Amino acid sequence: MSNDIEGTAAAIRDMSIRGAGKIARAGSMALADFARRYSGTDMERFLSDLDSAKRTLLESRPTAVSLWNGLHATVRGVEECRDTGEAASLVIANAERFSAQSLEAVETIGRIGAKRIRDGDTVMTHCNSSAALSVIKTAHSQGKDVKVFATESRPWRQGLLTVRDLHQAGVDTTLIIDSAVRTVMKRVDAVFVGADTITSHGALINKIGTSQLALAAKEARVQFYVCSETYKFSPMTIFGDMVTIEERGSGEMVREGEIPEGVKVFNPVFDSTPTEYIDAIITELGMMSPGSVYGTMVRMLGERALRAE
Ligand code: RI2
Repeated sequence: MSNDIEGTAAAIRDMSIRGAGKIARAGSMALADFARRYSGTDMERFLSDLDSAKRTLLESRPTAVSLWNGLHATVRGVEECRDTGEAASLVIANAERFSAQSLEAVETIGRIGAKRIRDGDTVMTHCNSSAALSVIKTAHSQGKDVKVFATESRPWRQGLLTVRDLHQAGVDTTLIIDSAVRTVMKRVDAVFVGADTITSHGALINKIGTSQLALAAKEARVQFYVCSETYKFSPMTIFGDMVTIEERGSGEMVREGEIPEGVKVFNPVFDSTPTEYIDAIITELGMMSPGSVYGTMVRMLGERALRAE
């Protein structure tokens, strides 16, 4: 296995590369690098090496379907190629297209979502989502006065990345601890969060705590928007598969010796927000209700592909 595949998988696993969109683009580019360096001419061998590279990357983190979708988009059509040269070129072209479209989608989501922010609004965001931040920064760049409450997002504290980014863009930003969400929600006009996975029935899988924001928003009658590229829609959930919620090590929550031996630590890093708490999903194809996710996926995949499953 090439060092780049192992290296990228390790960087995704230890979260030096993180964020659902970013891990998908990094995985896709790692496959492109693998193809670029491939010197063999045996097609069967190429396909099996490519498949194990894909599996190594997929095993790095289990929850965000963006990684699965990105890797599958990268290897699409490769089995029909006549030789390894043609196959490698296809993988590289697929990866470049996926990456470009992924970045473009984040920008489009920013433009669409910004229309939901009025001049003078206060919004809340959770964790560190490039799609959600694209919405907020676009509204700000259009000259709207927007204030942001950003959650710390324990235990990894991705909220610190968010406040740095927003501050640098000139946005009025306030950091809050996760348990302040319900108190602060009274001052908020809309919530914008990202997505790791959206199921076929429209439920959102995102950073742990997202469902608490949704619950508090519903109670306070605050709009709750999910900012999600469509490659975060999970085809597997159409066939009944459950989304695996990643659990990470106790070391992210407590340092050695901080709690008595024998006390267990539970560190799930994502949660599920039911559809009834979501006002709209903002995608690069436009705003949609959670109930439209299945139809959108069927159109994107094609009915034939679904029947073949
Ligand atoms: P973008 C992150 O996961 C957060 O859950 C965030 O909401 C989501 O990815 C989407 O991020 P983690 O990698 O793709 O920090 O919008 O666990 O950047």
